Amino acid sequence: MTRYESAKEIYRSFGVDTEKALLRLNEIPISVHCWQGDDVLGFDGADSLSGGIQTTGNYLGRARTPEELLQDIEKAFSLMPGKKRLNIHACYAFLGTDKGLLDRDAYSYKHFEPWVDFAKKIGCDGVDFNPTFFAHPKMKDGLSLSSPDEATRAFWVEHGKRSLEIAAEMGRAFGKPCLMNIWIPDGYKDVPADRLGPRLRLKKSLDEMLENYDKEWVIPAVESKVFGIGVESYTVGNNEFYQNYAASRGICCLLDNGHYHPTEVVSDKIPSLLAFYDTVALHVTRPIRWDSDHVVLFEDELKEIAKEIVRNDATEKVKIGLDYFDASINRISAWVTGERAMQKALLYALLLPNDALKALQDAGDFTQLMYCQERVKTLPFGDVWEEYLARAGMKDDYYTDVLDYEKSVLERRK
Ligand code: RNT
Ligand code: ZN
Repeated sequence: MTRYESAKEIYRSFGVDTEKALLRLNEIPISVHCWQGDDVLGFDGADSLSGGIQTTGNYLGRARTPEELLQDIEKAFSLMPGKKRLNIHACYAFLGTDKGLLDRDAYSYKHFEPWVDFAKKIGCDGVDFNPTFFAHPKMKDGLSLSSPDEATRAFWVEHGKRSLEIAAEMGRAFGKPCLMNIWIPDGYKDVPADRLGPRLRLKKSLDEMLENYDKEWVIPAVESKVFGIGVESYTVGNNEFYQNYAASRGICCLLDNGHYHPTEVVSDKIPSLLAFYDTVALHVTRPIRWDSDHVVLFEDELKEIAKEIVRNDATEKVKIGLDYFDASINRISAWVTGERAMQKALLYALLLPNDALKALQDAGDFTQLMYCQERVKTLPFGDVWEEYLARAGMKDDYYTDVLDYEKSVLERRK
C-alpha cells in the first residue's frame, strides 16, 4: 500500500473523500501577482517604490526588463500546482514606442496584449488587473483619487477609467471576467485637520470612474488599508469607507489580510461579507508587525481563511489573489512558496470533515467539537499533498529547480 493509499483509508474513516478533495483543489483558481519578480517596480519608469509599501532586501537576480520578468514568471508557474490566473498592475504596461509619450491616463489594451498572449501561452485561466495609483510623479502630496488638486484628481480618475476598459478587454480575451482591484495609498503621516473631505473626494472620484464600465467582463473591487509606511495616522480608504462604498454601489470588497489591526482576522470577515455579497476578493499575504507583505506560509490564519472559503461552498464566490513581495531571498522561491502554501491550506480545508464538525457545533456538543478539531490536525495531510503534486507532475522539492535556475539564469543578471 502506498502512503497515499493508506492516507486515503484513514481519511475515509473520518468520512472524508481524498479523491474528491484533490479534484476540487484543481478547480480553484489562484490569481498570482506579477509584482513579486521585480520588487513592484514595473516597466513604466519608476526606479523606487513609494505609496506606503516597501520591498526590503537585495537578493541577486531581480527581473530588470519585461523579458526577464516573463521568463521568471514562466519558471515560477512551472513549479506551482493548480489552476492559476495572472494578476497584472498597470505599471507593467508594454509601452514600446509610446514610452515617454503616453502617461497612465492614456494607457490602452494594446499595451497589455503581450501579457494576455503570455498568460494564454503558459496556460493561465485568465488575467486580473490593477490600476497603479502609486510610485508616480503625478501623485501630489502622496494623494491620488482623494487629492484636493483638481488636475491631479482628474488625472487619476482617467487612469481608473482607462484601466476599467483594459480590464474589460482582458476579461473578453479569456471569456472570463477580470477582477479589477482599486487600491490607493492616500493618507497622512500625522493627525489630519480634515478626515471627511478626502473621503468625499475619493467617493466622488470612484463614482466618476465607475460611471460606465463593462459589467459583463469586469468585477471592480476596492481594497482598504488601515495604515501604510509614512501614512500612519490616517488612510482615506479604510475598511468602513470601502465596505459602505462597495455595498452601496454594487461592487466588490477586496480584503488584504495584511491591512487590518493585528488582532483582527480576515478569516472572520469572509463569512460576514458572504452574508451580503456574491463576490469577495482576497489579497492573501502574511503580515508581520508593520509589514503587510511577507511571503505567505502554511500557518494558522491561512488555514482559517481556507476553511471559510471551502466550508461555505464559496470557492467560486471568493476570488483568491496573492500579494506579497520579498527581495531578501530568491524571488522565484518566494513566489512558489507562497502559492504552494495557499494550495496547501485549501487542500487542508478540503480534507476536513466539515459537515460533521458543523453538526457538532449546532448540536452544542462543544466537548466533542474541540476533541475532533484537535484530532484532525494530525491526519496524514502531507501524503495527500504529495499525491496532489505527483498528479500535477511536480515534486515537493522545488528548491533544486530554483537553485539550478539561480545558477543558470539569475546569477548572470549583473
Ligand atoms: C498595498 C496593497 C496593494 C499592493 C499591490 C501592489 O498595501 O496591498 O494591493 O500590494 O497593489
Ligand atoms: Zn493588497
